[in-house]
Amino acid sequence: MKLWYSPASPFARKVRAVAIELGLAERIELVPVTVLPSKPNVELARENPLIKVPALRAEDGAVLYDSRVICEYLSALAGGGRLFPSAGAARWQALRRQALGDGILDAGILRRYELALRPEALRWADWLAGQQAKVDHGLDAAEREAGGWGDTFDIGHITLACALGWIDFRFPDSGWRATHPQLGAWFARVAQRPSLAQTTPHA
Ligand SMILES: N[C@@H](CCC(=O)N[C@@H](CS)C(=O)NCC(=O)O)C(=O)O
Repeated sequence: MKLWYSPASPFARKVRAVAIELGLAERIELVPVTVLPSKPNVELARENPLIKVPALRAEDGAVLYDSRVICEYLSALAGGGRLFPSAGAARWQALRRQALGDGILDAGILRRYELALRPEALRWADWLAGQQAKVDHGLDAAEREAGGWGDTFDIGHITLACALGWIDFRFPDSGWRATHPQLGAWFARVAQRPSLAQTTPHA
């Protein structure tokens, strides 16, 4: 299999962490690509029409995107049931947590693009604040439940860990730990797992 990724991408990190957790990492060739919404990558566009990472060439040759689809594919390839609980409340909670982590990232990344790519004179303060509100409310929701997670580690936890790692990487002064102590303690613990330790984001 072949994974188009960027070492800074939290969504690609999700996929890499899932592959490590499931013992599939050795079967995946990593292909680094540069992605910028202001400069579409022509080679990547041939694989993923949305021109985003991650994209995975699966074992049957088909290219899969986005991270949710790829993670579930890898889970099925490994026999299923571990990172994606197969049924019942555990499944819906895991998927909801994945949506929470993805949503924090979607808003955070839109904010990052606005700050890093859009010319300063064209930035829209209310829009930036609106995205930040989604990040903040998302972190507050995770904080309320983090104390009850114990040692469970499913796709939702992986996604939230990737979101927190990305906030640390792109917004190192955000101070989220001070206002979210349970989440901070949980993240300090899970960040030691090889799947997360080996995929720390870098530019
Ligand atoms: N929902 C997608 C989001 C992927 C995504 O936003 N990837 C970013 C990098 S973190 C990207 O490729 N951005 C390039 C662009 O928006 O043009 C997923 O889960 O894979």
